[in-house]
Amino acid sequence: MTKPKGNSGNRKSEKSSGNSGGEVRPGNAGELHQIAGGKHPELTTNQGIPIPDNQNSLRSHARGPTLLEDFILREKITHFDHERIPERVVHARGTAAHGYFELTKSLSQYTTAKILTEVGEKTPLFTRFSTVAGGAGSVDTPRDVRGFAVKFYTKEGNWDLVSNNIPVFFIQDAMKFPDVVHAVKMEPDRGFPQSATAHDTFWDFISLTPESMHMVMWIMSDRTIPRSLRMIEGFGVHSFRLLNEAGDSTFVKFHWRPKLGMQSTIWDEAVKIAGADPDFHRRDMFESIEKGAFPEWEFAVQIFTQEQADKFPFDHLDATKLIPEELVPLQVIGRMVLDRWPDNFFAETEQVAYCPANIVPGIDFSNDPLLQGRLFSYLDTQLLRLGSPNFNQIPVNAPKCPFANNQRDGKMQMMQPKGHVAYEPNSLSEDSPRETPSHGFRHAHVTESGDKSRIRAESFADHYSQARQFYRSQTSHEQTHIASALVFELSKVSHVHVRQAMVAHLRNIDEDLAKRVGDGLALDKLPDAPAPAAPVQDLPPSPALQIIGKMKDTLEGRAIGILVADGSDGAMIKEAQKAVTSAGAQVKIVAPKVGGAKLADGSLLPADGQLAGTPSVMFDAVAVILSDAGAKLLVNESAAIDFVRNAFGHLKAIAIDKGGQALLDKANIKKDKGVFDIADIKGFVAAAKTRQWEREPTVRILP
Ligand code: HDD
Repeated sequence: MTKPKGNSGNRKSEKSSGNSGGEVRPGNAGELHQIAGGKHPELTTNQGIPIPDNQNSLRSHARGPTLLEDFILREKITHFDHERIPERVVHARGTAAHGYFELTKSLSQYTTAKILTEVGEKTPLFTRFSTVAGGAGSVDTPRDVRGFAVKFYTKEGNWDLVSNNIPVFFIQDAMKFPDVVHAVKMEPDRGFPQSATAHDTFWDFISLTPESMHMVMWIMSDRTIPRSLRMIEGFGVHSFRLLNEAGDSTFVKFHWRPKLGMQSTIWDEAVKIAGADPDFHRRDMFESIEKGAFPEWEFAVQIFTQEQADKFPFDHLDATKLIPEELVPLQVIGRMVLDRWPDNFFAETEQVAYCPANIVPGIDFSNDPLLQGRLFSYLDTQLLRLGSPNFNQIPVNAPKCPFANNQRDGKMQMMQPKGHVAYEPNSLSEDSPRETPSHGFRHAHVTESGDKSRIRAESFADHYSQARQFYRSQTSHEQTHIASALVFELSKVSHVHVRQAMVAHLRNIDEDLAKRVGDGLALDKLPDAPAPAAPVQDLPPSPALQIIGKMKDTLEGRAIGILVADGSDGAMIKEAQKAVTSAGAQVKIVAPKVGGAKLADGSLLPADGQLAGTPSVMFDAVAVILSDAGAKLLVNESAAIDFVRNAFGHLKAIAIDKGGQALLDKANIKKDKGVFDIADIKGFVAAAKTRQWEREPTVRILP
C-alpha cells in the first residue's frame, strides 16, 4: 500500500525552546497566540495532539470509506468551514498598516486630549484604507470613495477617526444610510454590477436626492480614481468639538494631507489597471513600506467657534457641506507615518473594528445628525462581524493603555479576571476599578431645547451652492473629467428619465456642465431644472479643492517603466535609470522575457516585469529603449504597441530612442511636447512629474 508523504512522518521536529512552534498558550487576550515557528515545529491539533500524517484521512481500508472517528480530519475541516466572518457591509475591501502619529504643535489652548497637546509624543496607530461599494474580493481601482480609518492607541484610550478621502457625504441624516448603500451596491435581483456607481439604482436614488449633489461633484472628479493610497487626502467630514481644561469648547474639522501630494489616474487607465493588477493599491502600499519609503500624511485641523459658524453661509452640522480652507485655514499640527505591514491580514486588517464613538477626553461629538447615527451603527456592525462583545480583546482592537471595568463573560471571553467582586461600588475589594471624576471623560456643556420631531433643519436646505463652488473651483482639465465621468456613468443608466433628472440637477450647479453632459448623452433638449429649496449662491472659488493645482513638483513615490529588448543600448538605459532614480522615482525594467534582455554589449539586464504582464498603466511615465534589433521584434508585438499607445493615451511623458520611435510609428503616434528623445532625459524627468494635459483633446473626444 502506498501512502503520499508530506512534511509529517518523514521529518523530525526541531524544537529550540519550550515556546517555539505552533504552540498555543491559553491565558489573557494579549497572550493567546500561535507562536510562529521558523524551525518546523511539530504539527498538532488544536488540542496539542501531534499529527502523524497530514496527507491522508483515516479509512477503513485503502479504498474504503472514511471513518467518523477521524477527529483530526473533523477538527481540521470544521475549523476551515468557519474561517470566514461576514464582510463589512460597506468598505469590505481594504488594506491597512501600522504606524505612528507625532504631534508637532500643541492644541492645549483648545483641548485636554494628550494626543493633541504633548508635542513630540509618538502615538501608535493602525490605519485601514478601503473602497466602499465592492466586496472584499473586488478590485482596488473602481471609481469609488476611499475610506481612511485611523485607530490611535492613545495613552487615554483608543480614538478612532473614521474618515473618507472626500470631505462631504451623500446624505445629511443617518436615516438615509441604508438607502444610499442599497442603491450603490449591486442590484438585488441580478447581483451586479460589483463595485460601481455606473448603474440604474444608484443614479435613480441620487436623482431623487438633491442633498447628494455636492458629493456627486466630488465622486465624479478624479479624487475617486487615485493613483496611490499614499496620494489621497483624508477628511473627518463632521465637525467635532475640542474641550479645554476650563470646559470651554470649540469646533474642529480634521484633515490628512499626503506628503507625496495628490495624484489621480485617467479613467481609462483605472479600468485597465483593474485588469492588469487588481491589487494595485495594496501592492503599492506593501512595497513602499517593505522598502522603507514610509507613506506619510500631515495632520491638520480647522478650528472655529460657534460665533464664526453662525456667520458661515451654510450649516457646519450638515455633512454635505465643507468649510473652505480660504474661510478657515488649515493648521498643520502633526504627522502620521505608516511603517509596519501587518503580520496577518485576517487577524489585523479584517478584524480591526473602527467606531467613530471611540473618542478620548478633550474631544466630543457635534450634533451632526449623520455623525449621531454613526455613533450607533459601528458598534452594532462589529458585534455582527466579530460575533461577540469581546471583540475589543482582539489585539488590534485592544487599547495599549491599561483598561479595567466590571464587564464580564460573553462569547469568546479571553480574559481571566481575578477576585471576588465584579460590581461597583463595593467594600470588599481594594483592587477593583473605581470612577475617576478628576480626569474621566467629560462632555461639552451644551443646552438643548425644542420640540421633539422628525425634521430636517432649514439651514440644511441649500443643496447646490457648494456643488457649484466645487465645480467652478476646478481647472478646466478637471472640469472636463467631471463632465466625462458623468457622461460615462449616466450612459450606463438604462432609464432615460433618470439620465434626464440628473442633467436637470446639473443645471442648478452649472449650466455649461449640464450642456456638456446633455450633449454627451445626446439629449435632444435640456430638461427643466428642479426648483431649489434654497437660493443657489455664487460662493468664491476655492483652489484648494483642485487636484492638479495641488500636485507636488516631485517624482517621489512614482514609478517609471523602461521597455527594453535584446539588443538595447545598456549605456542609454543606465543613464535614464540614474536620472530617474536621482529624481526620487523607482525604475522598473520591462522586457519580453522576465529573465531579462541581452543588451548590445552582450550583458544580461534582468527584468522587473514581463511585457505582457506589465503594461504601461503600472507607471507614471515610460521610456522605450530598443535599438534597431529590439524594435524589429516588438513592432509585431501588440503588448508593446499597447504599451506606448496607452502611455500616450493616458497623457504620460514618453522618452524614446530610435527603436522607440519605430514603435511609436507603428502605433501611429505623432510626437508632441510630452514625447522626448532619450538624449533629453532632463526634459523627460520634468514632464514625468505631471500629465500632458494639453494632449488630451488629441487622444479622446471630450464633452
Ligand atoms: Fe461608515 C464602515 C467612513 C457614514 C456605517 N465607514 C466605514 C469605514 C469607513 C467609513 C472609512 C471602514 C472602516 C474600516 O476600515 O473598517 N462612514 C464613513 C464616513 C461617513 C460614513 C466618512 C460619513 C461621514 N457609515 C456612515 C453612516 C453609517 C455608517 C451614516 C450608518 C448610519 N460604516 C458604517 C458601518 C461600517 C462602516 C456599516 C461597515 C463596516 C464597519 O462599519 O465596520 O457600520
